[in-house]
Order: sequence, then structure tokens, then C-alpha cells
Amino acid sequence: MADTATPNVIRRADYAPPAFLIDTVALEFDLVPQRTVVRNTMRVRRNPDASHASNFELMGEQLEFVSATIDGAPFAHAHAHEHGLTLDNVPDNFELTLTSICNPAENTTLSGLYVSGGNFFTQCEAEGFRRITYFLDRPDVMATFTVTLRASKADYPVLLSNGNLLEEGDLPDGRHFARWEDPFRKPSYLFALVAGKLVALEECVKSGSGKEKLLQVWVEPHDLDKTRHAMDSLINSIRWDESRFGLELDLDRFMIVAVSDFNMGAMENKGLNIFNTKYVLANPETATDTDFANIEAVVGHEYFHNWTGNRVTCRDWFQLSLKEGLTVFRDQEFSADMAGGATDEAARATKRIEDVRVLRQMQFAEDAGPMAHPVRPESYVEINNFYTMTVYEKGSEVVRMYQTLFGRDGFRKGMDLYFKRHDGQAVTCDDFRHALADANGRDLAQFERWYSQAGTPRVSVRTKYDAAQQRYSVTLTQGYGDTAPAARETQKGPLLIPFAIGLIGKDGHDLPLQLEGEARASDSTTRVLEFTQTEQTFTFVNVAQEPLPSLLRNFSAPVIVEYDYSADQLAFLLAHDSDPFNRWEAGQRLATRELLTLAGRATTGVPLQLDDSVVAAFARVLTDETLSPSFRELALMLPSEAYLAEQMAESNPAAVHAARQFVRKRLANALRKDWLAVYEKHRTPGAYEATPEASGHRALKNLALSYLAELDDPAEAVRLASAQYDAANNMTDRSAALSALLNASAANGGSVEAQQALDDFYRRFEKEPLVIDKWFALQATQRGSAQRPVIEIVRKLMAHPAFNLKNPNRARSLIFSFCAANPAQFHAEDGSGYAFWAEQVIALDAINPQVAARLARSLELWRRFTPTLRDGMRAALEKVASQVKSRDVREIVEKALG
Ligand code: B3K
Ligand code: ZN
Repeated sequence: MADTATPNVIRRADYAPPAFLIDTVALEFDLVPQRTVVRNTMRVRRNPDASHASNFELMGEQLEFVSATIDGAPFAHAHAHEHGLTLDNVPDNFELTLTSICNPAENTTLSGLYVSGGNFFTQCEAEGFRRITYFLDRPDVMATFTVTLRASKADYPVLLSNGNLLEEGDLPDGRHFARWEDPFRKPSYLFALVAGKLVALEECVKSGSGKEKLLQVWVEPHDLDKTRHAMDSLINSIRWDESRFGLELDLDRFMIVAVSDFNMGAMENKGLNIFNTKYVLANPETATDTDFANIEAVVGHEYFHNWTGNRVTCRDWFQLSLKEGLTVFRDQEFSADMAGGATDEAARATKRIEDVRVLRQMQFAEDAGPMAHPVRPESYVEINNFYTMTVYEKGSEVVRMYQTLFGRDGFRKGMDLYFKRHDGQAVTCDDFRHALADANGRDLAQFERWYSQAGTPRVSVRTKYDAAQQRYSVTLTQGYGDTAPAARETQKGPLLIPFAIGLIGKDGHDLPLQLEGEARASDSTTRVLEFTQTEQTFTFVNVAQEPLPSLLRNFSAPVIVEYDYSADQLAFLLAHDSDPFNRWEAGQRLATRELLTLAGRATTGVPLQLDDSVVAAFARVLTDETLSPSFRELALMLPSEAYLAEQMAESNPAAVHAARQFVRKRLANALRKDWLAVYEKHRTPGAYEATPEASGHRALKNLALSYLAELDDPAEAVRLASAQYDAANNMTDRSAALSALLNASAANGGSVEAQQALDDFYRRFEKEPLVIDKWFALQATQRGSAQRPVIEIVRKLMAHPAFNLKNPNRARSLIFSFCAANPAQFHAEDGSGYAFWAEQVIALDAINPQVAARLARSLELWRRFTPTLRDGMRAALEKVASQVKSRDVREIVEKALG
């Protein structure tokens, strides 16, 4: 175990307002890669709402202190130390100038100021600003910033920072400068600068109130041909926030800058969003339909932060979901509206299904392990470890529940009140809840538990039909089941669960809904029950026939529903439910149940077989041309191996893989003709179109191809895939064909066709890093065989000249893809995957702790696996715990071993 003392735990309960406030900040940068000088002049005053402190404590990391002056005079009582700077006995109100030096060229953490591809970039959230200058680097300290950048004009022709450009000009010695001013007060985590050789796609638009806005997407010159989609996404985001929430862009200029070395997706710095290239650059040849959709979502997300996060920010980092959960909800709604408008429920459901898949696979797993935490965590060691699925995705579900309870209009009223009360402030999740409650005249005290309780709630359902009385009662019981210890200690009482339900008659149509005590049936055939007690019965009256319940429609709450449907009932729901989400859900339940039974058999070596009725249910979806292609693709996609393994009493990735492969093969062989017909019918010949319809066709066609690659005789699939690979005019089709070729030959240890396509792919896209990432990822996630374990391929690729551990995208494309997205190969019984994981976590820890900590999380569920795997994982975790240095990784592995 660790040989150093337990690192400090930061607790929500310990929040205290800052002793000092900083009203204005003037920053001057002399940008030099190895030695950047930063001069920081602040207007400081005592905080009237805080207890008195004679010393002024500023945060700082990896800085070389040069000097301090107070009100223009040198200040002798400044002491620099490991965590920052202490100024003794300062006045009540003063101007402080601090000069310090940092080394962006050597900054591999990608937090603070760093160099990537010869250009300067910053990343300050959560605590990176203190790596640039000494500061009160906490979100409740808000100041207006003026920024002067000076640098060599030849090397750094473009100089950007937040807000509006005040002036720019030349300096002696081939240098130049630019001065920027951000008129809005902001916390330091929203500061940004960019300097380098960049070009921009520009567009001028008029905002809702008629003001001119300059929009720019900045990239390296050779990427200018991949910026159109990001620009369109930005324009659509601006329009959407105006029409759906009445929120206008508040700056004259809005910039997006792409950088290839970046720890996460993107960052919402005020007026100067910095993006991972992965979420900006796209054209049909290099980006898949999924990439296009992700770019739209992330551009939207960062833009929407301008109000939810920037204009109203977080009081402290425990409130992170205040901005993240809300902004994820907003980006999900934006994408749904872009796909289906407000009314096309089927198109909206596609987005909903994708989001719920992610939530269930990733957030439910997080809730089941040692990192389980509430949406508003109570404590942390390293805040960067809490940018989690719980804070983001469950946080979004919590926001969605307000809208489910109050409707779109009620939600909008709540948002309006939130901005009216809190614009320009740093606030808490409680403030948001109170705004929603007050705008809708409701007491939402119980709803607070969604923020404070960890773990995935379980709702079990019992139903009873009384034919004589025509009454149908639905009894709901809530609890958490047997949850992880980290979650259990937070669970205090029942939640307010909006539980949407419909009742379906024998003909497949919805029945009218009238609850006991109501005068008549409601207009809608979906009802949101407000389920608030541990157990509660809802009785429907005038129910003429025994219905089949459609439960938790549109996934109205982030819970697990337990109800004993028969296979026939699930097949019926899959064919008839008017709620498209629940149609999909019925198919998933059916498949999950079948797959788990088969996985159980696989562990005992019993031969596997699949019931014909399951094949028939899938066949109906496959051949139902009245369903949209994108819905069919989602319905025909089996639950992922990771999700299935997580459902087993003891996770057994090999058994899950065997079961899932068996079912895929069985469906492929039994429905061969149908898959072929679908493949032909949904081709999209001609020029590439980026519409949701066209992408739905491609998705379904490529799913068919992937099933065909499972055929006992894959020759036909290989022929189709090769032809598709060669003829493809877009990355969606080309990468799907390559993946089919790899998988079709996996059982036989590879094929000439697959190798040729791989080589061709590399040559063709050698100059496109994002596509080469796909090349690595496709190989890392491919199916393996006993003769050809994927770990050997991965180890070989680690030595490939294009591999680079320092670039997070590249590290993720190979290492994370293998460790987190190829469970059957990663969890090899011989422990080879775990040994590899340990090596890489240790190597990354020394380079980039945030990225290392993400990778470290891939073993956190170790206690839930079979004994052999469990032992191997523990040994690997112990090895990592004994060697890593960063607070980031230590928190993860120590919690895992706990
Ligand atoms: N707010 C940033 C995430 C920062 C992560 C810091 N480790 C991106 C986003 O959620 O929009
Ligand atoms: Zn965000």
C-alpha cells in the first residue's frame, strides 16, 4: 500500500467564504515556451462576509516567484511555498502586483499554460489557473479580467484571450502584442489564452435582438477544410438557446479553438472555448456520423455553458453538477430538437435511447463501485476525479426530472427565475432547486435527496387487475438493493420519483387513464405518477380489460425497474408500445435476460441454445419497414458486454463474450437473407449527406454488415465489406467496413483482406491524426482468438512510430480502447491485460495525472469479478498503489483497494 500519508480530503461541510475578494485582474504575459513571465495586478479587498485573516493566502503551483508589490511599493513579507504564496499582514484594500515564471514547454499535464504543436494553450478548470499565476483560484472569487499578450510575431501571429479585443500592435525585436478585455466578472477557471499559428473560419450573425456577432473557429491551417460543421453547430446552438430559453450571446465575438493535446472534450472559457480537435474537425472523409453528432453536442454543450456555468457559476466544486448536469441536459435537448424538433417523438427517442445506454452502462457501474458518490459529492481528494458520469449524466437526469414534473413551460419558468435571481453570482444546487420550486409553487424539499444520495434506486412493481371492479392497481416499492458501501452511507430515505406509465390493451393500443378519485380519464395515455413513499399504490379505475403496463416511459427517472414480464409480454411491448423508448427497452430486456442465462450456462460449459421466439422477435424488428432505420439499428444492437458483465452476480467477461457472440452468430445465420436484404435496401449511394435520415440508413446498413460478418461462412460478408471499403466516400462506411473485415477474420487469426485494408487505411490517412486514432482503436477493440490475443497486437502498436503516450487522444485510442472497450481480451485469465494496465497507469502518472487517473478507473469494479480475475486485478492495483505519485491516481487506487 501507499507509503505516504493519506492526502487531504476536502469536505463540502467545511465550505467557508474567502477572506479576501479580487475585483479586477490585469494579466501581462511575455510568452516564451521555456520561460513565460506573468505579471498579475489585482485589486484586492477584505470580504465583509468572512472572518478576519491577517495574512493573504494565494494558491500557486509549479511557479517561480519573482516579486510582489503592494500599492506600487515592493512588499517584503511574501513567502512562496509548495502550495502558493503567503502575504503577511496586508491592508484592507490594496493593489497587488505579482510577477512569476512558468514553463509551458515542459508542462505535460496539460493543465495551466502549455505548448501543443508549437502553439500556446491554457486549461484552467478546475485548478489550473494557479499553475499560471498566484491567485484565489476558487469559483466563488469572481473578477473582471484584462489580458495583455506579448510574443514573437513570426512564431505566434495570433494572440487570443477572453472577451473583446481592445488593441493590438507591433513591438520592437519582432514581437507584437494584443490586449483583451472580458467585461463579465468570472472565476479564474474560465480564463483562457491561445497564441500561435492558427487560421479561422469566420461568420457574422445577428443575435435575436439584432446585434452583430463575430463567430470564429480557429484551427491549424491544414484543418480549415474541417471546420464547417463546427461553425454550423455553433450557429444552431445560438439560435436554439434564444428560442428555447430566451438566452442570447452576450459578447460581440465568440471563438472556438481546436487543440490536439487536450485532457477532455472541450472547455467553456468565456468567449474563447478551447476544444479537443476530436470535437471540432470533421468532413465526410475523416469523420463518422457519430463524430458529426458528437461535435454538434459538444459545441452546443460548451456554448450553453455561457449561461449555465459562466453567467451563473458554482459557489464551490461540490456544486459542479449545477453547471454540468444542467448543461448536459441542455445539450441533450438541443440534439433531440435538432434531430426531431419538438414533436417527432420517434426521432427524439433515438437520442434518448443513446443517452440512456451511456447512463446505464457507465453511470450505473460507477454507482456500484468504490467511486460511488452523490450528484453533489460530500468530499474529494482531487476534484478532477469528480468530473464523472454521476455529476454529468445522472446530474442531467435529475434536471430532466424537473421538466418531467413541471412540463416544458414550468421548467422554462424555473430557468427564468434562476437567472433573474442569480445572474452574475456563484451559487449552489439548492439555489437551482429553489428557483424551480418557487417558479412552480411547489415544495421540493424531498427532491434534494437526488443530490445527496448515491447509488442507483430500484423500483419494483406489482400489479393487480380486478376484473369485476375494473380496477387496476400498481404498487411501487423503492429502495437501493445491495449497493456499494460508498453509496450505502449516503442513503437516508425515499426519493420523489416521477414514474411515467401507460397501460396497453390486448390490441396493442393505449388504454385511457383515470386514477381513483378523478372525474374522468386524462387526455394523455401516459401518466407521470409522483412516487414519494417507500411503498405506494396507484389505482386506475374503469379499466375495461387486463392491461399490460408500460413502465417508466421515456426513462422518466434514473432508476432500475423490476417487473416480472414474460418473454411473450416483452415481445408484445417491442411490437406495440406507443412509447418508442419502451419499445426499445422491451427488446433490451428480452435480450439481456436471454444473454445472462446463456452467460450463466457458458460458465458451466453447458451447450448454448437460443429460443426461436427471441429470433422471431428480432426478425420482426429487422423486417418492419414502418420503423425508422435508426430505431431499428438501436433495437437490433445487443446490450454491450460491459453492461452484461455488470449484471452478473459475478462478472465473467469471457462467458459474456461467448454468450453474446453465440447470439450474434445465431441471429446472423438464422436471418441471413433478411440482413442481406436490409444491407442492400439501406445503401446510400451518391454524394454523402449528413442528415439524420441518411445517417440512420448508414447505421442500419452497417449493423447488418456487422451481423453478416458473424456468418459461419463469412465469404459473402468479406466480399461486401471489401467492396464497401474501396467504394466508400465517407468515414462511416469506410471504418464500418474495416471493422467488419477485422471481425470476420478474427476466429481464423486474421485475413489478407483485413490486413490489406488496415494498411491502406493507414497510408490513406497518415496525415490525419484523428483518423489514425481510429486506426489504433479499431485494432485495440477487435475480437481476438487464442492464436492471436489482442494484447500482443496492442503491445506491438505501442512501438509504432505514430504512437505517442503524451498525446491523450492517442493514448486513449490504443490503451483505453483496449482496457475499457475490449473486456473479453483485457480480462484474459493469464493477467496479461492487468499487467499492461499497471505499466501504462504508472507511465502516464509521471506525464499526465488526469489522464492516468481515468485509466486507473478501469479496474475499480474488481471485487465484482470471478475469483481468479479478482486476484489478478488486486495485484495490479497494489502494484500501481505502491508506485504512483499523483494525488489523482492515488485517490482512485486507494478507494478501489479501500
Ligand atoms: N467544464 C469542462 C470540464 C473540465 C474538466 C476539468 N478536469 C468541460 C465541460 O464539461 O464542458
Ligand atoms: Zn460541461
